[in-house]
Amino acid sequence: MSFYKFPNDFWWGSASSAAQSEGASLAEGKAPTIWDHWFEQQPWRFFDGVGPADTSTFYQNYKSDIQLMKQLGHNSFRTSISWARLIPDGVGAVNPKAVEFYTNMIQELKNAGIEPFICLFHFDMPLVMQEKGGWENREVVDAYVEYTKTCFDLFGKDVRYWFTFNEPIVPVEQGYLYDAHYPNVVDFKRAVQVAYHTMLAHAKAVSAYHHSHEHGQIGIVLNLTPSYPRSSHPSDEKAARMADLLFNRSFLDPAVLGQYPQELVQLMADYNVAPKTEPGDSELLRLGKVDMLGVNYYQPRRVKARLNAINPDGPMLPEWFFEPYEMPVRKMNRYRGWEIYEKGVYDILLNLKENYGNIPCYISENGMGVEDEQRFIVNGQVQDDYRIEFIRNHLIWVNKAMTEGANCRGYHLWTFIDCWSWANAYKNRYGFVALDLKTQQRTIKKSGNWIAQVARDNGFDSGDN
Ligand code: BGP
Repeated sequence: MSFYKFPNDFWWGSASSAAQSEGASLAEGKAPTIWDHWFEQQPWRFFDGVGPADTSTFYQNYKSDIQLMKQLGHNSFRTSISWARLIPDGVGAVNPKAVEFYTNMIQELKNAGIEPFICLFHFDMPLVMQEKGGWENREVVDAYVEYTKTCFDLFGKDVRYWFTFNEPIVPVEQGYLYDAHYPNVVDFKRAVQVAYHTMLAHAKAVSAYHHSHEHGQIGIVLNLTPSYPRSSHPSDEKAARMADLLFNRSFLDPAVLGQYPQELVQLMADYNVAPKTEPGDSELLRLGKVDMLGVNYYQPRRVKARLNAINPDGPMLPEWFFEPYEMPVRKMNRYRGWEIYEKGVYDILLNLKENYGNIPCYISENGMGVEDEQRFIVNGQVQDDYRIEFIRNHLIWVNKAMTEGANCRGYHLWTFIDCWSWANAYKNRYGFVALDLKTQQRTIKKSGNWIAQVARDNGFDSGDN
């Protein structure tokens, strides 16, 4: 039996976000985000009509939740700060209650020996900022940078790992291309502008941090989705390259290399969707290179060359350049509709090693959302052997990449406790800890006991389950 050994200082933990876990959504001085607003407008868009006010009460229960994290063997935990809670008007005065909450929460983590990883924006645009045009408006970029500076000033002495954004492509694709998040726009050119301004905001925040708090590190969390062609036919391979360019390199290159891929710049120009820029932007991007990278990995993207002509009168979409491909006999998480392909995490890590200077990185999210987990309860505990298998199989590939030189420093599961998942609300459960929605009672699942052991041993053996 072999033992999959991880370094002694490997980061074991989980990730969450303010909007998905804090609760107290419109209380304690917090202003509405686009999620509060969208829920008010279109509650039917949310699974079972559960909105952002009903998330898992971390705001009230953070102390006992952090004790639970300790029981899970966490030495690190990522969550985010809510801009709308900290600075309710978007710019200007801070909310003292928010300062108190985040200060205490961060301190509580540190007291428990858990390194806080703090993300500054996780899909939760303050409504006042969206009313100004959101990321389409450069004023919002500057407001965001001021907000991040406030965070560095307030919490910088206790936080060593910062992240400017979580999955910045998600608000672009879901909000401006596929009508799945507010503001439900379908417009490629506007999507490009949003993407570009997000990366400018990122770069400016990185520079601001480097100027003020040299002792820590700042990065970004990207959902990297490796693109696999249906076949090695050149047209399928081209389709995969285009998907990679649009969905991965559009954020990965500026974040790590400080510039956009020339091929992407050309493509945007050819289709007349290039963003509005200002002199000096390239230099800003160059200065915005990250110290480290968080990698969220859930599923691969399989594509093939387009078989059907595009409708030139329809809206431009990324799918103009490829078609999704359903590989026969793929392994699926059917609750979420996502393919499970563990080797993808290895391919990402080796790509970072070979093409991105082997930047320090960690798996900042990976996980498996499962519906109706109550059916797996035996003696009061969810027996989520499928989740253990999912994590193990991914960790085996992470381990292999590391033995081949990949610079991976940790693994965080999405998520600590079952949480509110945007429009899917509580449909799929992801946590190491089960949440009873009615009583708010927390119970560690079997996977929680398992990860605690793995974290203690810094690994597991091949027969372990
Ligand atoms: C990631 C997000 C998380 C989380 C997770 C699970 O994209 O960073 O916020 O929600 O996905 O996905 P979902 O909630 O869509 O099931």
